Parts: sequence; C-alpha cells; structure tokens
Amino acid sequence: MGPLADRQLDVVVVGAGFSGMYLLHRLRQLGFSTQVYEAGSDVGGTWYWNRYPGARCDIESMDYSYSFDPELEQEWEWTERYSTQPEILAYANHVADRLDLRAEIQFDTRVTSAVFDEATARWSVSTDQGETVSAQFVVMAVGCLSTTKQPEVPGVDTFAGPTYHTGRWPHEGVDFTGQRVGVIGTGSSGIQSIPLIAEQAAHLTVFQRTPNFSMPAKNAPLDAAFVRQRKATYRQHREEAKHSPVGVLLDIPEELAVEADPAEREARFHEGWEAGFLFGVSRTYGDLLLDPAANELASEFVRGRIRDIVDDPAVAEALSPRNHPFGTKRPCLDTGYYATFNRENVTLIDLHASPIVEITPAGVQTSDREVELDVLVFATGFDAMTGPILGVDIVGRDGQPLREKWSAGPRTYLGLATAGFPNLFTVTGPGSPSVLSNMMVSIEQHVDWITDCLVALREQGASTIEATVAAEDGWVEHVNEVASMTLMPQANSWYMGANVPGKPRVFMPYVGGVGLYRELCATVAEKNYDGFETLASLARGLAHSACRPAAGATGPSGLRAT
Ligand code: NA7
Repeated sequence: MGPLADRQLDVVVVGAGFSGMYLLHRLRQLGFSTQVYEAGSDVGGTWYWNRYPGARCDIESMDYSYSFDPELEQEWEWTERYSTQPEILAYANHVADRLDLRAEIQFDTRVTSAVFDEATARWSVSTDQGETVSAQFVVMAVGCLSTTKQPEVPGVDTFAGPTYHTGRWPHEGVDFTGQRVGVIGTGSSGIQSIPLIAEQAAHLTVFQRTPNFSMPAKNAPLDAAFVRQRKATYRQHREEAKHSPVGVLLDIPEELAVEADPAEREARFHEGWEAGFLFGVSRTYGDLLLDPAANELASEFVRGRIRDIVDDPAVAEALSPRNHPFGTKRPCLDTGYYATFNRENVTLIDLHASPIVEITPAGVQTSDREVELDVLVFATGFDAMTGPILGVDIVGRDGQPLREKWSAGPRTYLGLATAGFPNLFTVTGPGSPSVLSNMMVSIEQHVDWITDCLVALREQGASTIEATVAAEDGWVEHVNEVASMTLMPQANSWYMGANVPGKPRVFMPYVGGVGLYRELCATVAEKNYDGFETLASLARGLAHSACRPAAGATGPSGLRAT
C-alpha cells in the first residue's frame, strides 16, 4: 500500500502542454475538480523544453493555434509564417494568463505512478514531490515527443566538454562561438539547428546516421493582408481543417504520379518544393505514399534538389536519402540546411560509411578517425508516443502494469483508452492520428471528446468507463490494416518505434486521417460509448450502461462512420 491519498479529485491531468492546458480549461468550465501536474517549471510542454537554436513549428502559425476561443484567435498576432519556439511559448503563456490556468497546475512535479483501486474505482496518483492524491479519472496529456533519447553509443558519459540534448535545451541558451561542435542526429531538430550552430561555431561536425528528406520552409514575416483575410474567415477555415485528412487544408489531387507526363510532373514537384510547405511535395499526387514507383519519382526529385544546392557531389550523395520512401519518416522543413554543407567550417560524417565506435573525453571516435570536439549536441530524438505514457508506473485492474500490457506494442481503443485501465484516457495517444496531423486540431478533438464523455458519465451516474477487449482488438487491427495499405511502415521511423533499441516495431499513429477519425469518435459517443463498458455501480458486473455493443459490432467494420 502506498501513502494514504489526502486529496480527493475528480480528475488528475498529467502534463501542462497544449493538451493539459485546454483540458484544464474545459474541466474547470464543466465543474470537475482538477489537478494538473507538470514536470517543467511552466506551461508549454514540447515548446517549453525544445529551446534549441532554430526550433520552429513546421505547421503554419495561423493553423498551429487553439481554435476553441474565437476572441483568442482574433487578439493573438503571429509574426511569421512558421512560428519560432519563443513565440509559441509566449502564446502558451498568454493563454495560461488569459484563462488563469496556473492556479490548478503544480509545476516542477513529475507524476511517478497511477494505481487503480478496484474497491473504490479510483486512481491513486503519486508524484516525485511525495504527494499522493485520489482521482476518479486520470488523463495522460504527456505529449508524444517528451521523453528524450540519448545516443546509444559507448562512452557517452565520458566526454569532457558540455553535452546538450535538443529536447532539454538550457533556458539561457548556448554560445558556440569559437567552439568545435559535434551534432549527432539529422532529424527535424538537427536540421533546424545545424545551420544556426554552423554560423556560430569555429567548426561543426555533423554525424549523420540516416539522411532525411527536407524541403525549404520559405519562412517569412506574415503578410498583414493575409492575416486580416484569415481572421475574417477563421471560423470556416478551422471547421474545414477539422474535417480534413491532416488538420490543415490541402488539395490532394487524385491524379497519379506514375501516369503523369514527365515534364508536367517535374513542374508540379517544383511548385510543391517552392511552396515551402510540409506537404508541398508529398501532396502533389495521390499515389506518393501508396505506390513505391510513384514515391521513387518524388524521392529522386528531392535528391535532385540536394544535388543542385550542395557543391561537393560526394557530400550531396551522402545527404541523399535512399533507405526509406519519401514521407515515411516525417519530412523536415528547413532554412538553409543543405547549403550549410557548402561552408568551409562544416564537415559531414556519414555514419553508414564510418560508424561511431565510441565517445571519448576528447570527442567522437568513428571507425576511421577521431574528431576532437569542445561541445556535443545530441539531436537524437525521443522515445516517441509510448515513452511519456510508460514513463509513469501505471497499474490497472487486477494489478496489471501498463508496461506489461503494452510490452509487444501499444494497444488502445481509438488511441483514447486501453482495456483493463478504467477511467484512464490518453490525449493524442498511440492509435490516434496524433503526430500525423496538426497536433492542435487533434488535441482539441481529443479534449472535447474526453470532457464530453466525463459529462455523459456524470449525467448517467456512471462511475467507470473502460474500453472492451473486443473493441480494442478491432481498433488495433484497423490501425494496422490502414497503415499497411501505405508505405509508412517501411521506414525505420520513430512512428514505428524503430529508433529505440528493443522497442516493439508497431506503426503507432492512425493514418486514416483526422476527418474520418473525428467521425468515428463522434459515432462511438453517439452510440452511448460503443465499445466501452460503463458501470453505474462500484460493484463490477452490475448495472451495465444501457447500450452495450455486441462484441462483433466493435471491430473495424463496426466503426464505420455513418
Ligand atoms: P528524430 O526525428 O527522431 O531524429 C533523431 C536523429 O538522431 C535521427 O537522425 C537519428 O537517426 C539520429 N540518431 C538517433 N540515435 C542515434 C545514434 N545512436 N547514433 C547516431 N544517430 C542517432 O528526432 P527530432 O528531435 O529531430 O525530431 C522529432 C520530431 O519533432 C520531428 O519528427 C518533428 O515531428 C518534430 P535515425 O534516423 O534513427 O537513423
């Protein structure tokens, strides 16, 4: 038995990023007593931690913001097409102030465990500050990219100089002037930071394991006329985004790249490249993520741009992705990334040709040389999606740890709940569109769904809600089936858990699209939480809610939105 819980709450929310903040606002409005715990010292989640140089959103500012408050979206002024981390963090702070959120957020506090007590149908939630509270519901609003991953390289702790992970960057910044800097990792964080570090450092060595596809961001100050026009039509724009495949408006032509006239195709790829848009090239044809031959056409187009930009053909080739289809790892948006490798003070080390053997006190030893360094930057990413959830010791019914249940990969119903863990919800969890979408759109949809669900339970006098195993099995099967119709599972991506040694290879996000997914979730709610079991009494097995789905009705076919 843990320490006795001294506070009784309706809801504990773990995390005060954009999910936790909106959750708190909604729960408070609806009269649920709520405590938010946040490991950081302030709000902002991913934007609180990721302060590395060049950190910037790759969804356009006017889309990457809350839509729930029309006044907020009218009053806030974004300055650039793609917001910098400081501006997004300022926005998060503005929202926290405006809605007076901080009173119910306990900062500098990490939730360590959450244990479900079947006798009381409540969660006992403990923190690293020695506090234990009792809550009817727990919502994991922990983000998808918040558990940082160090490079798995021998000697990593022996380096004599300072080391920094992009996802835990010091608040006071880092001055690289006159330093010999090494950056390990060329995902989005590496690609955003490398051009700026190169401008400051005496010398920069980039250690690249997998070259990534990156496109120019074409970032610029926002045009006042565009902002006026968008604000005038914001409601309609948001509504359309909510029902789109990825939560931003895209015209995805049905035409196939493999059937297009080569000159027209080249021109369309160029337009996509010049658009400065994450989906610029990816959305030029309908078959790029479905047909390997179509994908290769887009991949080769991007490799051609790399050859155009990079002076040294050998470096251009080393920077050219060839081991995964375009778009199956999240493509990056950059400002001057490839051109950085034309600088005299920048060296690229292709780790496929010469792998890192160890990190030494003096630098990095590869199979063919020792690179002496003063500073090391780890842009090595995250234990994505499941890492932050499993970082809390969650124990459900029958004493089952979630870590055990998910040992072969996450199993959820709708990415919102998992069987055996009553009254536990995840925001943008595995099995939901999440990281494949504009996160703001997905966050708001999940928060609205969860809070509506809590209201429905309150109205019905229900004390617990739990996904059925049948519904969960059906959903997991559906998520896998849809993913396998695409090229997405082919890459060793963090979507697959492939970046973390030993992590099960499962394609975690739902590729069905946010519009369809929203309809499916709404249908489940309309059918009195189809696929969930609710209990009106503390005694299990009694008083099941009125509308129990037949086991067969909750599989993927039973989930067709109508
Ligand atoms: P990512 O995209 O996971 O990138 C991490 C990078 O670090 C990637 O290039 C990895 O190579 C590399 N890496 C990881 N471990 C090692 C070791 N041990 N040795 C060498 N290289 C390594 O993380 P980011 O922070 O850049 O971006 C995460 C998301 O944030 C991004 O997708 C956007 O959605 C925003 P690998 O590809 O695994 O071979």
